Amino acid sequence: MGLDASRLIKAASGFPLPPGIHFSYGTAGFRADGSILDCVVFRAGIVAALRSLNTGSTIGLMITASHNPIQDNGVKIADPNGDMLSQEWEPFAESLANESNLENVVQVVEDFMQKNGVFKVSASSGKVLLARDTRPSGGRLLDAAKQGVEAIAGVSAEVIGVLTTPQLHWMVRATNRGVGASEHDYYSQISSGFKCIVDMIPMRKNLASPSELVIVDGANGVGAMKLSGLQAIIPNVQLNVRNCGSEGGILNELVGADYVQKERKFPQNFGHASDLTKMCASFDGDADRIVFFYSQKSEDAEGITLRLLDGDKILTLLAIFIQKHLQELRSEVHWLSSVNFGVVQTAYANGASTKFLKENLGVEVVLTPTGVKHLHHKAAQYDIGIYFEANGHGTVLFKEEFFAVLTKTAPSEFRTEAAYKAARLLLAISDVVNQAIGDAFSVLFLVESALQYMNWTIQDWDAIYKDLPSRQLKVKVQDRAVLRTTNSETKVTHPQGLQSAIDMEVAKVTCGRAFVRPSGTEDVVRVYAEAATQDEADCLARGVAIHVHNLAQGVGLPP
Ligand code: G16
Repeated sequence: MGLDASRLIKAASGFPLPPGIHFSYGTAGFRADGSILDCVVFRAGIVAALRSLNTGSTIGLMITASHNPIQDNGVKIADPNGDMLSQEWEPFAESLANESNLENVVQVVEDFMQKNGVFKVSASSGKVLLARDTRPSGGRLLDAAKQGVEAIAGVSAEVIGVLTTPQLHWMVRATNRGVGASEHDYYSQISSGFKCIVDMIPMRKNLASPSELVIVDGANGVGAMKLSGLQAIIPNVQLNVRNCGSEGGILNELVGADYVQKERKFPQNFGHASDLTKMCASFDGDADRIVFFYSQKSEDAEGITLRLLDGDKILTLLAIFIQKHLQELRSEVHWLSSVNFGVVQTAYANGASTKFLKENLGVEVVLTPTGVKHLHHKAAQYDIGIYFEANGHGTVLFKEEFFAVLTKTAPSEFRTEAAYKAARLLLAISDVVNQAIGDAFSVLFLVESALQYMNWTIQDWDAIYKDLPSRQLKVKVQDRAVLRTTNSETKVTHPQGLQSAIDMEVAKVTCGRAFVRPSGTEDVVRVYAEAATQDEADCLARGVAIHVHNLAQGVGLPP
């Protein structure tokens, strides 16, 4: 089977490339102002269609710019397992997105097809599931993506409509596994796993007690809208959702997980005295990230301060919860004694979390560059792997073989009741988590079930370890591509002299650590610093930001 070049050219001619712009395949696909993305999204549709033919599986395409402002948009592609598009395909996606000559578009596609044997290993027909979040440019761009998919003969486009990003990734995975893949199936799976965990709570005292309350910041996005699907069927948790987008709030503006985590500020409509100590959670714009927080009286007792529980705290809680049950299994069932368990973080992980995981839990910790595409693959190498970025993006993965053993072992084969229960609990956890990608809904209910199970409050959870003070800043530079890094982004190799300048700043503070990297979703360089005190962390971040500004052609004033 070959490429229908005239069909492709005809369709592509409706989506001209805007002149003078280079589109980069970033941390999670393409992102830019929504008004200039039609061509890129159309061509991403072509990539998704070819990937479907190449793998003989259903592929997903999501229109979203996640945590970015409302006027931005973007595209993420989900592979057959629901994880991000194979990194081997990124250079092809990028060169296709930037080809200005229509005849050459066909050439780029044909060259890639030949090189990768797209049609050798494929089925003769393919399918792409398409969805979008609530951004105003979403409908138009979804249509462009659909036309891109349909420009490739034999591939059909199924438009699902408005979803969270993790819902689409979950549906792609479920479709390819041949199990129920509807939105209702998604809600049912999370809710049945959650109920199962809660039912196993040891010596549950307050069966008739009012349900737990979680106040959710929906970031004025799709997460707030879709959460009602779960709210209706989950017992024991009462959700109060704010920033739903219906009261005039703007997507990601002064709300959402990225704002709360980076700015350490309450989202709009939070921080009231009546919320004091209550458990709160914040989603990002497409609900693939979540962070938790609560408010407490400031030390001077005059105001209210925010206590943030970020992705590192989530990871640590889940590691404690899972390890407890895994140890039960390992010690009681000899053929499970070698089951391995590890966690994956990035350089943004607070040093206190990594220390706790290694020294207190004895867990293997691996670092990767930023981007779930990197963390996911590392975590998948363990029988149970947990990965989280500090920004709240992460999940738990169960290796297929280990999962099969847990499912198939008869109750009588477990030597003790405790071991059998541990196996059931791990299976229930595997139902609540979204094994395709980080998912704010799954993590919300997994965290809630872990807290209920261990009879912990959010304050107990917060007290596991004390974060080292840290600060993140953004620096605008003329071209962020001039920054190059190595060692999982902990060292910068270009521009010359920047790393030694950072080392000099780090040496000025106690317990200092700092690194810089170009963002793959925004036009900025990110600066991270931590130190023994908040003043020192702030000072270190500022010092490093000034060096970035000086050596990497900063734009405007340094932060
Ligand atoms: C995406 C990626 C995350 C990454 C984040 C920020 O998240 O999926 O893995 O941490 O971008 O990336 P950067 O620092 O390169 O801008 P999201 O939620 O925006 O899709």
